[in-house]
Amino acid sequence: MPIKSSSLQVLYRQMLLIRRAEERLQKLFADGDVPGFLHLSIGQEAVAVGISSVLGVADTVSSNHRGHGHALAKGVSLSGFFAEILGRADGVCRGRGGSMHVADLSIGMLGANGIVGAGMPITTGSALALKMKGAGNIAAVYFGDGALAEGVIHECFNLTSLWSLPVLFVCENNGWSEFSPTERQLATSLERLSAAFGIAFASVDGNDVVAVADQADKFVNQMRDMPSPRVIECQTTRIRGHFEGDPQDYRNKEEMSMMSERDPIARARSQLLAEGLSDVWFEQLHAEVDSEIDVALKLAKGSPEPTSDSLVADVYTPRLGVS
Ligand SMILES: Cc1ncc(C[n+]2csc(CCOP(=O)(O)OP(=O)(O)O)c2C)c(N)n1
Ligand SMILES: [Mg+2]
Repeated sequence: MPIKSSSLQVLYRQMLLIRRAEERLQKLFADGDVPGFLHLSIGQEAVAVGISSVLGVADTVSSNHRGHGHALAKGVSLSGFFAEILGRADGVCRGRGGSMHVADLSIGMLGANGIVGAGMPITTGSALALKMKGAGNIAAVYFGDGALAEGVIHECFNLTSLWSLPVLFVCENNGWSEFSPTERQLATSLERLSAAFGIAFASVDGNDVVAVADQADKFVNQMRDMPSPRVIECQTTRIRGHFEGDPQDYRNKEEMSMMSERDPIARARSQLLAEGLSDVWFEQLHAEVDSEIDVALKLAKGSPEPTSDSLVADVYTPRLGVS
């Protein structure tokens, strides 16, 4: 069913929240307040928001190193998210994971992941569990074009197809794997790779949140009725560098200017303006989102650093019967 204007307002708000949250992180990182690396998903928000718009709490997602948007769109608490990235005790992983390991199993966010392609086998296992439970839930995995050159995609395509597992493979093709263009790494296309394993495939404009949500809705409904894998390739844009601090010498000016034209948030805004929303509506929404972020960041910054006596807590699962 096509997305209605009221739904687009909700999708716009979620994209804006992710954008503004990452812009705050960008500044915190520049000020030296974020331990570790930071890979921002600015420019790619429509993928996370469009996909999550058709998922419920009992559906699972796995993510990659550029996973902030995936986590927030799935419903990770904003203060727990910030606290995690700042390495604080109230983070969703008690500050032990940081940006590349944000996870919250209680809402089906199985985790960001620093190892390229590693979300795919996690999702394959999750989909097997969900299929055995038989409640019609599905598992989605986000990965970049860089993962297309990894062996693990062949294994996961094979097993999910062979066992008819409900995995939604979501490729965020932003044209870059670190500093290398996609065409220098992949001898085929994701469409042909999917076809080789008998998996249904669709390509969408990943910067059009409505197009992503519509395609996800179509595939996920099919998968709930009859478990089997699907692939969505979302053509999108990495507006920032590979990581914060990347000088991006390898990109040219034309590409950079084309990216701002394709900005998913600006596009959704134009659609909403054309449908009659006023500038005042946007101003109010922006203020509301910013104050939500202020509150969450204040909580996160007020959270203590984990203490040294908790250093090995959560490293091993306690053995039954052993105290
Ligand atoms: C198995 C593995 N190989 C290499 C790396 C180093 N690495 C980190 S991110 C990255 C590029 C990933 O590109 P892509 O999957 O397209 O995601 P994007 O950064 O474009 O969002 C690479 C090669 C890694 N983390 N894991
Ligand atoms: Mg990429």
